[in-house]
Amino acid sequence: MCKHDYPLEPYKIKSIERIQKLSREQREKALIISGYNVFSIPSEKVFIDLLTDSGTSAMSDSQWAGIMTGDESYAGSRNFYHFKKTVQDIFGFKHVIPTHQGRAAERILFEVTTHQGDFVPNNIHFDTTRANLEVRGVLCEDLVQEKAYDPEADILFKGDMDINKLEQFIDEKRPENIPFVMVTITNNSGGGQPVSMGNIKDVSQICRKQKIPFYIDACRFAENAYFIKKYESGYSHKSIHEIVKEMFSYADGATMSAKKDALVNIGGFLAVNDDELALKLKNNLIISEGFATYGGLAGRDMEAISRGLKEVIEQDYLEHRIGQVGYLWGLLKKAGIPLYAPSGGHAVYLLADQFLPHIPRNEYPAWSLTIALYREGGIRTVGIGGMMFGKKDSKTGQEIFPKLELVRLAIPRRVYTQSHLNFIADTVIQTYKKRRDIKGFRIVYQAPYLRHFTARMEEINLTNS
Ligand code: P61
Repeated sequence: MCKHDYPLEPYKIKSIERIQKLSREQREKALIISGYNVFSIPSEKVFIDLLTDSGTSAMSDSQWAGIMTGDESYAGSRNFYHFKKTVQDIFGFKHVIPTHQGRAAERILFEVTTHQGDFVPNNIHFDTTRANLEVRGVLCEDLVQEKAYDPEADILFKGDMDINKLEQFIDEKRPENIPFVMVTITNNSGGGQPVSMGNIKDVSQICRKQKIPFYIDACRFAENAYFIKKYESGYSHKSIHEIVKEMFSYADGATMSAKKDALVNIGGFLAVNDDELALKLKNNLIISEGFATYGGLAGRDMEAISRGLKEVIEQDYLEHRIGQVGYLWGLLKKAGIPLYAPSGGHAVYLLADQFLPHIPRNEYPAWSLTIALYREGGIRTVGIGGMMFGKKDSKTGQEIFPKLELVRLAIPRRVYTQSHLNFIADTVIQTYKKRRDIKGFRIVYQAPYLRHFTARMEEINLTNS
């Protein structure tokens, strides 16, 4: 690391995609047309796209070659068998059910295992997990350790669940009303922070004692394993593969969005050990996603996932990947930008409420900051805060906001270079210098679930407030 800012790319670039920065006026026009919602801006009008690390990875030559070996038979595609074997080898689960993406895996699992009035704890439920449970009348509880809500607490494994809180919760709600416990690795809604092996083991022990199934939301499993290898005692000599195997040996199953740590543009899966449950899940899958040997995927997609899963657990890939995120985090920290600490797995998270202390929570500071970053440099990010998780209190009608108001700069895998990262840092720093001119927003339209995707917003000027 002495001569370089972060570990070198263990790959070279064979194919490129043209990007260009629009003029300030063009960006302003795009914002107006979008209803001030970055999800509604065409990607060609975005210069650097940090909206998500989901489905945005650059695939390898081996993955592209795999695409050409796609067996598109309706039943029993050879790519399914490769996919199944790969998932079994890496994660250790018996049954593997392909789905078109992570939320389909969630929906199928939740439809089969939950009932109205059940309770499901997680470290922090990601928004699709929460939405897929709440739509069924399930009550979601976030039981991450309290320190996760202190953005400046620079501690390791901030994604860990609070074990005392979990025990109390099970005691209070009773095990029979808790269809399963879930842990999200890494904790996407809490700074992309990893969960330690010790914590996974503790959660598992409690669940086994209480006979409650334990599932892992595995989207960023390899990044989580890298942190365990680097920072948890007893793991430095183990391979990422061994660590992954151990992590999942404590769970009864996993939901996975392959769009993250399988390095592909589409796909997901559900994996479980229980034979009876697997049968029910497959029956549900067939109603909406497709036959059990393809889910919602083409044979070629399953091939790309199998190859991606093997690439993502390579040590040098992960060193570079986590190093890139840490590099951007370090540039911003040095410039005094308020950041969620420490640097996490897949993204840098800005503390929007500290960045824009003059904007009250009911004017959505994270939203304002996403608009300001697009205005300044054509950079697209996502707010993970009040617009994503805010809720009306059924008694008072007042909006209740989540504890964290973050803007996530998600880094797509194998996509951007060091000069892109430098440009991103410069844009954030410039925006910070102009922060006092940034205004709040009010909602003009919102959908009942996952409202941030389609909301239309209005900027609050003194003249229209
Ligand atoms: C993301 F703005 N994440 O982080 P699917 N669990 C977890 C995820 O991170 C996740 C899913 C399940 C996305 C995409 C995204 O409001 C948003 O394959 C920990 O996307 O269905 C997805 O996996 C679901 C971005 C999702 C959003 C919802 O960017």
